[in-house]
Amino acid sequence: MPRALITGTTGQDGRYLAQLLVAKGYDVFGMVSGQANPKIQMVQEETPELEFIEGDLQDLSSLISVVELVQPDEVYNLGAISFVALSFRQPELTADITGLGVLRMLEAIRVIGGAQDNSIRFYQASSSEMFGKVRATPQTEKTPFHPRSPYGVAKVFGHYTTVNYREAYGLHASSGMLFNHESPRRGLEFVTRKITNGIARIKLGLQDKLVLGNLEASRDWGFAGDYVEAMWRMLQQDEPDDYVIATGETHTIREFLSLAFEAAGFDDWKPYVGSDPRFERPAEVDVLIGDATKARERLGWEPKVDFPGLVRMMVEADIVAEEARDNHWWSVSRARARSSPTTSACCGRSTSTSGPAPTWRSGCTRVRRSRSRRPGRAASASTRRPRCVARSDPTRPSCGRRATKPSPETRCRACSRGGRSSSPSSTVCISSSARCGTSSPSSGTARRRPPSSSTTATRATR
Ligand code: G4F
Repeated sequence: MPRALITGTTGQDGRYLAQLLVAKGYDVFGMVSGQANPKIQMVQEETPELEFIEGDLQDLSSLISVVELVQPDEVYNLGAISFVALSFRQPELTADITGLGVLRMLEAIRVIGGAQDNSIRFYQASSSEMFGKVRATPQTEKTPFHPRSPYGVAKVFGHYTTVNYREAYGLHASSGMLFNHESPRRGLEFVTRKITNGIARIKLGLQDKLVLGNLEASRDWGFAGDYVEAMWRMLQQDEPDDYVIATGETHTIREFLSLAFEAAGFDDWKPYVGSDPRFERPAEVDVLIGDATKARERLGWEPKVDFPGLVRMMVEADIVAEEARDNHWWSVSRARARSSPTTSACCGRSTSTSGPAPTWRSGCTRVRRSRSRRPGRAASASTRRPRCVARSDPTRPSCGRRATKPSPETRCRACSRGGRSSSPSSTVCISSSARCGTSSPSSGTARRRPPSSSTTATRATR
């Protein structure tokens, strides 16, 4: 059975690649650094065959131990500080992990596998960010680099180090210059996932707005699941080489927004999108578009998921995930209410957090806890859904009502606020803070919430 070692296993690409290699019959080892990585459990449940091993791209001796222990046939170096915006704030760390980390891993391979006839094959995750301020369009393997961020500079270092170990030591070391590749597993800090997750939350009434930076940037976006297949194919070639992996199409953030909101049932995205210069970068990469002819001809690789398909996939996955999280939140709240003798008083209705008067189920006189949101903090289910606090105040008499989760049918279709069914066929808004007064059929489609500047949610770090 071939053995593969992956760095960056808990990231988007690492997760897809681990599943691909397990399906191909590999023994797969995922290198993880630090203590108690919170994603390990989730990744382990996703791919039970995956074995984790501790090591750190900042620590050469740990890499030597890992390579010695695993004795891999193939090493996929996906570990990096991969968020371009973060690389401007932590340039030295980025250079160390994203750049020098490549050198350390290649050294570990050279030391363990030998400086000659080394049988360990190496894949380096290079990036289209290396092209930066592009010198030619579309970008190919021959396009000169002009990186625009500490991340891009570090990737150029890693790329040329890979080429150097190939030429100097004859290592089977290949480099994939991957253009942006996304999926439902993409981190929330990247623009595509920030958009699709934000849309899901807006649709569910958990967030009012999406705040972004430069909407004019244009990217060649593909599906990460397709791109890990290209990585594997590179290491199956007789000769190592460098390959551009891309779809050959470019789209602006505006186009992504338009398609994504449409996929969620919204007619117009503009009312829901704000801008904040905090999300702009000191130096931007304006337009990227790759030419993957070489990969198509030599690796027989081509992308399977197109741009609209990718956007739809991400939006749909986020809506399902956010709904599940919301339902889970309600189940936990109800379970807690049931298990505590002082908690059965809450009527548990969804209400508005803004406006003077809380909205409770008719007959419930409990006082709600006011949870004002701090500016710049993300809206969360807990801040959006203040609940009766009789549970936390034993001096208040219980109204004896059980907490109930409002089903979508009991929410106002016009404004998304908590509503009360007055008839089986209609839902009437009873939000007293911003009563829309609308009676609407409960069979409608997307719930809409008008944007409110006072409750604009931003995720400051994305
Ligand atoms: O999604 P992004 O953060 O990805 P970026 O910078 O293109 O980098 C990604 O792709 C590279 C491949 O080319 C990888 F090497 C890298 O590791 C990473 O996976 O930003 C895309 C564009 C940028 O132009 C950015 O300025 O979206 C723009 N943008 C506008 N508003 C935003 C936002 N990006 C983020 N993350 N958040 C915003 O609010």
